[in-house]
Amino acid sequence: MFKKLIFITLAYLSISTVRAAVLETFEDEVDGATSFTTGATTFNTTGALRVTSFAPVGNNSSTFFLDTGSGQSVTNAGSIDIVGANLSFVLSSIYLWTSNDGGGTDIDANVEITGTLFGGGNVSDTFFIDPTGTSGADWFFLGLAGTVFDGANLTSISFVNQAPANYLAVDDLLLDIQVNAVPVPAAIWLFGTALVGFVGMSRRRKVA
Ligand SMILES: [Ca+2]
Ligand SMILES: [Ca+2]
Ligand SMILES: [Ca+2]
Repeated sequence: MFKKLIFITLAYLSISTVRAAVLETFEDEVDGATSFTTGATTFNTTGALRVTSFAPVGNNSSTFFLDTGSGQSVTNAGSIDIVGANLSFVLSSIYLWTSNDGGGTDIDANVEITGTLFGGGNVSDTFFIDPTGTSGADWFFLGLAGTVFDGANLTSISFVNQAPANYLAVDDLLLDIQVNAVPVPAAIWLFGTALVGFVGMSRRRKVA
């Protein structure tokens, strides 16, 4: 009985971290939605960011992307938040497009990006975004290797437009979904409680 219990506890701890690299293109999403799914994982958007359907100006001339709204003037673009208490994500790269006339034409601008870390704290940096035109082939690729976001285990990522940008569009997130382990103290507590229960049961059996 004890051997079985120990095996179950160890197996539970060892399978609790899973990673899967995925590319979120938004092509399977709903125009105007403030949430989207990546495989079985749901993300919510906050602030002005929401799913937009506007072919063919998404990255790689795609139809769907996130943006802050055509014709609007937005400083705080908003955030992308993973849904699930034990879930987080590592972002490898992202495509961005910036404008200073509410999305009419492209403009080079700084965007401040802040990530909230799983377990607390955050990482933040400002990146110069340089779209090359208004077609779907002109998005700016932002690789995050070597930046403060490299390997950062995030629950949320937020974007703030720096003047003169007042519009932001987001497409093609390359990310690893992370299923985090149950905190070890909690697992030990559960194991200890179960152990006490089994000891009690076996004692009662011996008495009977
Ligand atoms: Ca897309
Ligand atoms: Ca999706
Ligand atoms: Ca440019």
